[in-house]
Amino acid sequence: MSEPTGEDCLFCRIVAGALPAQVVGESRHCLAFRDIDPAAPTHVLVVPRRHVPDLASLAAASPDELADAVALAARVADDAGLPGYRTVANTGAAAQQSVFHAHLHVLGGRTLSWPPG
Ligand code: IU
Repeated sequence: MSEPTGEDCLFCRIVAGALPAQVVGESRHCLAFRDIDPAAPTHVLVVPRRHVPDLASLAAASPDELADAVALAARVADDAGLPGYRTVANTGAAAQQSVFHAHLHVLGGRTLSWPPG
């Protein structure tokens, strides 16, 4: 299966400023913006500027960029005043990944149950 890149990739277009998004934070390697279909009162996506299809690929390509994504997720949660938060990375269609550009979901602002569905 060919993965979208550059102009074909939704998150690349958001990172490039070619598509609008509600940006709530940024870092050297990542952008954080609100999910268009929030699953919690706070639902932000942390997206690396680099196009890679999933989080493991980001770790393989650049551990620094993975660490930068995790740190930005923590900052987003802190800025939102969350007492706790969940980071989720769906990997593969079977796990409900729908956008094949690596991202961390940052979820909070309500009681989060476990295990997730
Ligand atoms: P997933 O883990 O790949 O399923 O997450 C993709 C997310 O991207 C999902 O929560 C969508 O609501 C979100 N999203 C978005 O924020 N803006 C969009 O234009 C589209 C999807 I398409």
